[in-house]
Amino acid sequence: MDRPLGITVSRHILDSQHIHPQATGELSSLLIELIVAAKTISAEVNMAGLADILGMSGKMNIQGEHVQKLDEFANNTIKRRMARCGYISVMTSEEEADAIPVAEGYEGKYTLAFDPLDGSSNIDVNVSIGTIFSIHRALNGGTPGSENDLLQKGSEQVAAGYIIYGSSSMLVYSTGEGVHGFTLDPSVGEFYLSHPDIKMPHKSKYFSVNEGNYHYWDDPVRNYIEYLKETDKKTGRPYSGRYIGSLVADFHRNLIAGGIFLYPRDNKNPAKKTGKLRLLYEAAPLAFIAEQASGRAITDECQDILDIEPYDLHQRVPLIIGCKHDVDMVQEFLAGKK
Ligand code: AHM
Ligand code: MG
Repeated sequence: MDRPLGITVSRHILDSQHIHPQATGELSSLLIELIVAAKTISAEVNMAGLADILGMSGKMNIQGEHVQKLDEFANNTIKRRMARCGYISVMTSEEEADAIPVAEGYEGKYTLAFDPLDGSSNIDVNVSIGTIFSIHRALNGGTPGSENDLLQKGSEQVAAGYIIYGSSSMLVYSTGEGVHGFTLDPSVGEFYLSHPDIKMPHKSKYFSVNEGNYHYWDDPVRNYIEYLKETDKKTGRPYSGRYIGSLVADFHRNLIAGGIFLYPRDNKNPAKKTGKLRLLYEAAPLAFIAEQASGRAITDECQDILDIEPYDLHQRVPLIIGCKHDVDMVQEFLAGKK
């Protein structure tokens, strides 16, 4: 029997490009290159459980190379591919302290911020992990970019998304015209459109937070979480807690099923006083996706994540992200109105 003819992600990207007659195709090509890197990482992640077995004799794989840590592999895969794609002028990665230059002569008009393998501490326990990316226009496209090109607000993103490596691998991206999800068919190595024009439910039933930090939060955050545990008059039930501890996986569930995720500042841990999650390659791209899907993302001081002016490549930010109704409600608590 013939297989159904799915819409591949490349087809979808190229079709979306045709909506903009002035488009040069560079953003489309950049995304398609990035997706090749994601497929490479997906294949490697699927082998993770076997890596130790294959690499038992002194951590060598079957090609006789040293087995790399997966997050290092993911970082190198994206970095090497994107440095020579011709569409990027500079990059930043969670794995590297400094801005990453591209190969000489390959400077393009965009910048790329990425978390190569978010939630990588979960690899050993087979929990979903993911790659998050954020793309801006470079300040002086076609020339070598610098940190300044990367320190742009989330609202200036031209595209953002993530790839989740889970029970199946999925790509979710937006170029500012809605959010679209694609599922990888590993038998042909193609991402096919599976979730067109994703919208978050207006109100959710789930909350995701590391409640172990309860005593470290400010009162408004604690009060909000207590409120969620009360019986809702309409549903007759409290909110249900769902926390994986892998941001992409927690966000993805909330995007599809509805939910609110919180990682507030931690007032007893100086290292987490500004939150744990990173602005440029965790909070801002997911905020872009959330807003495109009718959700919202704010800090615990009620600032819109997309409006934050970055000052450091790796700055952290308290993150509250999810369905609009729920984020609006947290805001009431934070503003002392509840
Ligand atoms: P990582 O980028 O080092 O993987 O850390 C980020 C991860 C997120 O995926 C997740 O939301 C968060 O850390 C979980 O933190 P905690 O274990 O403190 O709940
Ligand atoms: Mg991360």
